[in-house]
Amino acid sequence: MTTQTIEFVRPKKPSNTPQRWNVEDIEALFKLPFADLLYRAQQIHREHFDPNAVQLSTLLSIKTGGCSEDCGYCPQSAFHNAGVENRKMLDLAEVVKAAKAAQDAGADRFCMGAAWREPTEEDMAAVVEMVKEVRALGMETCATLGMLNDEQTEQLRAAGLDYYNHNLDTTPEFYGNIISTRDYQDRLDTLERVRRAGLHVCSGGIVGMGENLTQRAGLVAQLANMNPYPESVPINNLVKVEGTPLAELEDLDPLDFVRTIAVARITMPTARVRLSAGRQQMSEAIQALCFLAGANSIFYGDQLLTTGNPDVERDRALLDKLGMYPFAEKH
Ligand code: SAM
Ligand code: DTB
Ligand code: SF4
Repeated sequence: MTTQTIEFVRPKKPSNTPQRWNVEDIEALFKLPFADLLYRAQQIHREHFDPNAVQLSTLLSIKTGGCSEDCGYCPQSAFHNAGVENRKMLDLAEVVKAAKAAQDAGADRFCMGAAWREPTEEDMAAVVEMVKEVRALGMETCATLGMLNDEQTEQLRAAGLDYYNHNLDTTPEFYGNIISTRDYQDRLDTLERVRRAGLHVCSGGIVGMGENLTQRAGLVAQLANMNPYPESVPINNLVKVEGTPLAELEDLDPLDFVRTIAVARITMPTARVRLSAGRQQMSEAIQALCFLAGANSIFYGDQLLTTGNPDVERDRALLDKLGMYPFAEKH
């Protein structure tokens, strides 16, 4: 029975100014027969992107561990004992070296992440230099530093930062189960400041944290209803790290992860939907389904922030096997 699909065919929008989605409509997308959902997502994907091109973004943790927030999933929180060694901020030279290596390996975006609730003035001065130097290499720059005020977003804009990553992580109704040290509204406020400063927004979330389907749909609704919605949408599968409160959760059914990618693609047609954390634990077949569902970006390089990611050779081999190629090499 495939007639359900018809209800969800929506008029093509020229840009990422979205229509409003309600949670029920998004939940209904999640419940479509798998093939109908993927077909719809693939159609939308092909309207807006080369379906075989994938964007490669390399992460670097510029400041690791000892974070004052209590995010239940995160090995870097000082509230948990995940065995992450606290390290002071990397030097400019170390960051530039890592960015050059990432560029040589074929990455086109370099994302600098820090385990901060928010950066201090001193932190900002160092990050601004990093952004300038990485940009000078000809790479797209991204940073994820926690909450920002207006002055800080302006500093990053002036330094030439292209994207700012700040995730909503989950739906407002489930958020309190995961984080207590800052509010959902704090996240929305930071994203609003980032947008107002003229930076591109990278915002997504994590699935597999014990949320139910309505709550998963609620996360997608929050993202898709931003006006405009984020240019980059990382969908992370929870990486369960021993010592964090979420370590013992049951695994999400991998097909439900694929569905989340498809629903993100349908509701945010022009966004780069990133198949993000959790790839190391995922089979190649599931990754291939994620690409079919409309994922067109990955984290590239053998390390995320503190946990592992498939190595470059393995990813290149997978892309070759699928007849896919890095976006930057073809466009
Ligand atoms: N401290 C900053 C913040 O929270 O905004 C920036 C770095 S923080 C590690 C960036 C994002 O990584 C989080 O918002 C979360 O979505 C993701 N993340 C952290 N730990 C994760 C895990 N174990 N599994 C999946 N995603 C995770
Ligand atoms: C995002 O959405 N995922 C990345 C990035 N943005 C900063 C981080 C994933 C972290 C996974 C756990 C770790 O390696 O510490
Ligand atoms: Fe800190 Fe970010 Fe980890 Fe939360 S997700 S504990 S803010 S590093």
